[in-house]
Amino acid sequence: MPELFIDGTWRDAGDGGSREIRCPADGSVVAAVSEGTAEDALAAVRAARRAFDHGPWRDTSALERAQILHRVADLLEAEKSEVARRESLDTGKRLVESEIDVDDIVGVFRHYAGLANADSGRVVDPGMPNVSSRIVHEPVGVCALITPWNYPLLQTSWKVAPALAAGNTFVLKPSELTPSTSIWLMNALTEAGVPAGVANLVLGSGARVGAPLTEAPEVDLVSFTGGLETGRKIMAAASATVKKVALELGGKNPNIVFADADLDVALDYALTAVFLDSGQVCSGGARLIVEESIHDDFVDELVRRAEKIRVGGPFDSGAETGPLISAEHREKVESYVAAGLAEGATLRVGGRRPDDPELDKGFFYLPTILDDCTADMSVVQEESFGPVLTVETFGGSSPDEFEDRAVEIANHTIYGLAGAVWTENAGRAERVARRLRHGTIWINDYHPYVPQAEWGGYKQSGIGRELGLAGLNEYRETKHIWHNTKPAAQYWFGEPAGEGA
Ligand code: TXE
Repeated sequence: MPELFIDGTWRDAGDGGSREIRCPADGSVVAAVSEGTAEDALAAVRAARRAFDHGPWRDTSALERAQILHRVADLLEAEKSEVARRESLDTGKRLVESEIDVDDIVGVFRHYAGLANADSGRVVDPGMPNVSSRIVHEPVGVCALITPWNYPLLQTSWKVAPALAAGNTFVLKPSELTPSTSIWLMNALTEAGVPAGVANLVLGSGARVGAPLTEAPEVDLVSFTGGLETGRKIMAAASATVKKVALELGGKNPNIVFADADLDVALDYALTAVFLDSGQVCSGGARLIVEESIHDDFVDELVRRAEKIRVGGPFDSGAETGPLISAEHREKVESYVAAGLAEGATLRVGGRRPDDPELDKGFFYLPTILDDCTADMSVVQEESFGPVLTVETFGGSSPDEFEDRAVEIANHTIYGLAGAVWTENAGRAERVARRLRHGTIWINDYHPYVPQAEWGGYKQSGIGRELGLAGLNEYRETKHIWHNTKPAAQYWFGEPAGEGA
């Protein structure tokens, strides 16, 4: 099956090799794809460049682009079960979660359909007669969109929908582990009316086809979601031609619980915060920071409940969470747990693979809680991206000191993507939320997001914003047009030559 979508047609890839896509829940082969070469990636860039420079797309009306995005949403609704099934086979995540993801993706396309014409510019007072002055938005140009494996089509929609809404063309490179829904998307975009060359797809590894996209001079913008190390490389590569760069690089997100919180609810959400999708969520609440006076009871109950969480494959209706994405990723998670134990953490539950022989072929890892952690441990500071909760405590001799200490611990990280605070004291909730150096803060909640609100990280969690109007603005240049409607010579530099001179 051809896997390069360039200039509106499916083509066979060059000799980039082939890859079997395996379901992480049982190792079964769910697809086989041939991958592209650097030359394929550059051919896709050239197609996107031509479509941007010479095609009609950038000049289509906002209304037309909005209609197309709505049609993509319609197709997603019509084919929801097939899209969710593909996503679950590639990622191993529970089907019900993939279905929720598809609903979210529909919402993202509709959101950007609504925003296609938002803030379409403004008139500025030039401060003089006979001049008009205005601000207009224009598409950035050719975008390289590089996406990860944890929410393959959702992360893709956060980039593709605003890129199209703003009138850009793009080359999409999904994670090599989860390409299936990107293939679906290219057909859906074509069916919805996206012209040839506007949307292009290359499959393959980051080094082989991702890196050339970030270096190509014809690319104007790179939007990437993935790991911190890769983000650093992409930023460096993009600097040679000063591309616009948008990065979402994950987090190490604090979940702070004060003793005055509704503890039953806080406890329930503390589990969801970290164990949803086996912890493979950029905003997952992997750091529990709990007030010392409630620590013992709170953690005992967490452990009791975590021990009962059922892991299983995507179509096992009794499963509460799924496998990790790959054998390598599970080894990485295991090495973080080992490092935590070596640094003095106490293993309270999990810390191993499940015994069930039925799960042997999958990359499962049991929900794990490490107690007695301190902010400097590598398992606390670095993103294990697995079902691993670390527990830290805070205390103090006055209410102010409690807050100071909780905030200090929660901000002790190079990341700054998200976090939560649990307390029934409204003033404290507001104070702490404002002091946390993270891009999204939930008060007495964890995980929800809406496409209308911005998403993005402080510090090394990234650059730029996704979703909301700011997400659209990442994909637009802003131009000032000054129109002198009655120019007159000023003769600053000498008089004009007189007649006959
Ligand atoms: O991500 P990579 P990996 C974090 C998480 C995880 C770690 C590594 O901690 O354990 O990252 O995961 C492409 N030029 N997140 O190795 O490598 C790659 O092909 C251009 C957080 O899977 O960052 C894929 O398409 N592209 C996260 C994408 O980058 C390159 C989600 C992501 O892969 C490239 C996933 C290069 N040089 C992992 N190298 C989040 N923020 O949600 C790789 N790629």
